[in-house]
Amino acid sequence: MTQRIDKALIADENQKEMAALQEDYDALGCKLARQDIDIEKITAKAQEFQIAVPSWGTGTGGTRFARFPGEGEPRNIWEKLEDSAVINDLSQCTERVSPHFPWDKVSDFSELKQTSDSMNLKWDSINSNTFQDQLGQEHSFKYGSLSNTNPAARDLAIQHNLDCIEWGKELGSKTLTVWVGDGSNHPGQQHFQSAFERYLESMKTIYAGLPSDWEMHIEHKMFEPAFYSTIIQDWGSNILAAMELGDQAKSLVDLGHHAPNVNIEMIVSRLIQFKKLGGFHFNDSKYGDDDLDSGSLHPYQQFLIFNELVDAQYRNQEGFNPNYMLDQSHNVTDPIESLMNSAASVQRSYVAALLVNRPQLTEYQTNNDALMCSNTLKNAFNTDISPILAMARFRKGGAIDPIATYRKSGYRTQAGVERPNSGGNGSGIV
Ligand code: RM4
Ligand code: MN
Ligand code: MN
Repeated sequence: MTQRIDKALIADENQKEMAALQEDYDALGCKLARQDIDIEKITAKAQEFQIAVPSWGTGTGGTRFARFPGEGEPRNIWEKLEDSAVINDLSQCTERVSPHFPWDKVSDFSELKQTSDSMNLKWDSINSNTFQDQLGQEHSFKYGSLSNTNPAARDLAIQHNLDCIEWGKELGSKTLTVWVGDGSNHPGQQHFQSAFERYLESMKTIYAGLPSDWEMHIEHKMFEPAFYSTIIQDWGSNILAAMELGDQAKSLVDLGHHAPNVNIEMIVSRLIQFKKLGGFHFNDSKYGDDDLDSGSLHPYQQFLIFNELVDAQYRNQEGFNPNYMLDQSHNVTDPIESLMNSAASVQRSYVAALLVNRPQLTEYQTNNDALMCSNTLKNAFNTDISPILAMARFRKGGAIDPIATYRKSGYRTQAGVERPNSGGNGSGIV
């Protein structure tokens, strides 16, 4: 097993940073006090913030063309857990890991649970995978899974999702996330309505197998692997399916699954309004499902999404309890570094959204003062809340500077020795 980051190293590194952090924190505290904001209340909220890490994000991703394996990348779920533990030890806001089955399937789930417990990690949403065939699979998903024209293929896909629920129960998860690659590549290839009917029928069978305290999250995606139409193409099809299924079915928003320039924050608001916001897959994108690091391109969009989320929290919106998760693919960076950076970036958006003066914004909105509405949001967004994030990590035993501390630890080099390259350099999304 790869050695975790030594607590003494975290303490040593923090020691070097502490004086400067305290100065910056105090200065920010004064600035916020002038706006009647108590920095301690905001830091307490930052400490409560949690975002799950995708198990598949700890490995090096690839594209349709190739994959360049990273040094010491995890070869199985046990090693993915080790990396996730490192991320959480340093970041202190990622105590949950979201598994993907059958990629992460093991023969003994109680052993897996014991291992995660020993690392202070919990399990997030279970992601089912019916977008590829497994070795020796009797009926192919080449032409779809839950919406396949072949009932036997549909049954296989349904059964896999029901299995996912069983495995999830053993891990203590409470959510099943369903994303399917079903769709078509040619106009006319598929009868839109019949295909959606088949999908809904399959989903109803899965929904019937959902424990009463679970949720099912439906994830829409505009294209890929189907390039002409997908069965759950957009949030419209998504919410329709969720409404058709029942209260335990909700919609999941993956930021990269929309056309460029789509107003995602408004989609979020609509889903909140109708109690259908299940959760998020955070990432950033320039062209499509790029799965880039959260906040690396559109930090303002990410902030505007959190503006809606914090607004719902502020108004005690009924049925509001979305799940936050990262869904990224890291091709050219160390995935551990990208995931730590991304978790902090999403946390940053949340904290900045807490600074919005909401009574003031409502007043400006009522008076149609568009410029001051915008400035109210920008004022919060432009406040550098870095000291709050660093202090929140420090107070929870994490690193003031997670990347620097991680690099200092030599964890990746050591992983490289203990996890020789598997030679898997074929193409593939993850
Ligand atoms: C998809 C989608 C799903 C994820 C797979 C790996 O594009 O985002 O959430 O499970 O990729
Ligand atoms: Mn996703
Ligand atoms: Mn995706």
